[in-house]
Amino acid sequence: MLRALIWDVDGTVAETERDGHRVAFNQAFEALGLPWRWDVAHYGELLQVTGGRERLLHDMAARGDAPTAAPEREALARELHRIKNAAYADRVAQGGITARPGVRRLVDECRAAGVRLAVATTTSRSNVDALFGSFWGEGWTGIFGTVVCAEDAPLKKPHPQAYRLALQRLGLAAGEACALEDSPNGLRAATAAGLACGVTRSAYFADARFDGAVWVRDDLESPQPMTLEALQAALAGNIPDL
Ligand code: XBP
Ligand code: MG
Repeated sequence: MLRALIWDVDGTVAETERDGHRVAFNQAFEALGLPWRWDVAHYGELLQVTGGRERLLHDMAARGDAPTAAPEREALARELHRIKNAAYADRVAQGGITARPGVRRLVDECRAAGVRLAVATTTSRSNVDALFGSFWGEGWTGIFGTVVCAEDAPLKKPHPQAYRLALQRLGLAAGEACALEDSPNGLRAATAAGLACGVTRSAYFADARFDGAVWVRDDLESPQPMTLEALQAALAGNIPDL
């Protein structure tokens, strides 16, 4: 029996990475007078590293023009990340990012059927506030009653901490919930927490392997709508034509 649906955010609820976070990181580099810019292809490689601050530190480690001392590097990453998140929130507020196909419909179906909605993400809380506030309004926390972000679960995906904490806060066993993800790291995190996980591939992970997913598709609408009924059938092992 499905009691809750646990959503990843970046890539799953919306295509936030290429035109959201990436652009905002570049705005942060510019704001601090740094010549660094992350193009679309390089950012795709950097997405192997989850967490924006961790991504910055990883990139700095490969640069000759980054601070050499660790404390300086960490301070710079923290400042860049703060500026990036503010720029991201501005982009979202301007309406620059839309929900992926079927997301709003499936959320509405869950609400109507009494299936609880939760979030398990590696992203900072401010980014979820900005995005979900723009999609569902200021009262979005009344819709997604359980929200686990980077601040709650510092061990980032593929570590299962965010999903384990979401289940704990929901008061549910893994078998009573299902996760929705877009990336191999996210899938690994969900399955390591014992959850069944469906995958809607996002742009950066269109060709990735998703071994262990309950189902894998391009989005929640095609080839036909992933309804709550279809989701439950898939969880029961009945996956006729997804
Ligand atoms: C999301 C991330 C995040 C975002 C940026 O992964 O890895 O780092 O890219 O957000 P997932 P922050 O979708 O698997 O949760 O800069 O706040 O980290
Ligand atoms: Mg994701």
